[in-house]
Amino acid sequence: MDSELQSVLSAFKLDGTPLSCIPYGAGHINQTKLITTDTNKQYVLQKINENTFPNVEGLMTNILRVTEHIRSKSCDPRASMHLIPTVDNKIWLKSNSGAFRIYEFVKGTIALQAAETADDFYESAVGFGKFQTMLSDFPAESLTETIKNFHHTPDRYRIFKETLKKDPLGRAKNVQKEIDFILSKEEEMSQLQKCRDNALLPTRVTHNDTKLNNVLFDENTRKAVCVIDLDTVMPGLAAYDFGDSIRFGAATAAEDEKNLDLMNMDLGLYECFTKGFVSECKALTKDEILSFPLGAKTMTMECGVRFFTDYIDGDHYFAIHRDGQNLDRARTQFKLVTDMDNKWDEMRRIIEKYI
Ligand code: ADP
Ligand code: GN1
Ligand code: MG
Repeated sequence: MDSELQSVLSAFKLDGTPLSCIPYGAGHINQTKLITTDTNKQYVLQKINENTFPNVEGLMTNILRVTEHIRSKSCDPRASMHLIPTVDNKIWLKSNSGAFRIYEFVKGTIALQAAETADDFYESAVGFGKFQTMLSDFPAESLTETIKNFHHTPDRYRIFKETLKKDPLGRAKNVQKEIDFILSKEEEMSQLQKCRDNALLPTRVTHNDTKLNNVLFDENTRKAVCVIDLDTVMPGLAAYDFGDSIRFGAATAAEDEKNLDLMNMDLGLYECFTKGFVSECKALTKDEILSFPLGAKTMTMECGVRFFTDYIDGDHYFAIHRDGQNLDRARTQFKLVTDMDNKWDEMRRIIEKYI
């Protein structure tokens, strides 16, 4: 362990002396490490990406308030993450090497990069559904907007067009097919935001990054235990959380798969998620449930546009581990959107069963 890391860890009130610190998880934004101490306690250390999240104080205050609220609603101590305070009783540390926070490792849990069974995906829906229900009486508008216009799809299109105009690395000339696809979907992809602007759908506290690996499962029972990665908890639409879960969890291949023939949306998994999510979110209105297919398509397209924009821009936002990874990620999302177009009637028919 280097001395810089040791000094970061010594600033927090840990139980025992850290023995090991290993890179952990598969996130694209923050840097996560698993810490084990000589008293056999485990912690999760995260370096917060300050380019993505410039207002760390606002973000951490959101997380503290949301985790405390969930704690007040659930009798299961593992249902909510626990922040470890610093020796100065702060909830995060600003050091020379960056902004850091530490959570207790939620004992006896695992995160999945893909659902191994339909039951896993159903359980993730229960987890995210319960999360939204437990926060249904939380004053959404009092949360700091940690990333402005995070799911404002037309704004994502605006940034895409601006970046394309600059084309700093001259990458656009080789990806015209993708550019045409993005532009052909612009009008359709602005519909959800229009509903939000016109208050046709209710504003809720939403997670906004409902990837399957952002819910922890009990390692024995495989039940959802705790929703994590709370950096983007903000006011939003239920369709965002439904949609982003489908984008990632109902996909038949990894987000960066190169063989697009392998990438489709599994209707069985889509129905599984719908069942779990709707059964836990009792307050959903009929219009909200009906907005879910569009939520799935819009969140998938938006994420594809974001990956693609970052590829054109030179890969500054989403961490890459090989050249072209953001382009591959964008292509899988566009393939998923095409598959959703093909399965659109069926997607709507399934949703209607759960109203
Ligand atoms: P990112 O924003 O980079 O996705 P996450 O907060 O999702 O970061 O953390 C990355 C991974 O670390 C998760 O997918 C999960 O495996 C693990 N993890 C994070 N927090 C905890 C925790 N409190 N207990 C157990 N595992 C955790
Ligand atoms: C990022 O942090 P992580 O890896 O859970 C991103 C999401 C994207 C996702 C795509 C703050 O999530 O919006 O949907 O990658 N998070 C942020 O995998 O931009
Ligand atoms: Mg994550």
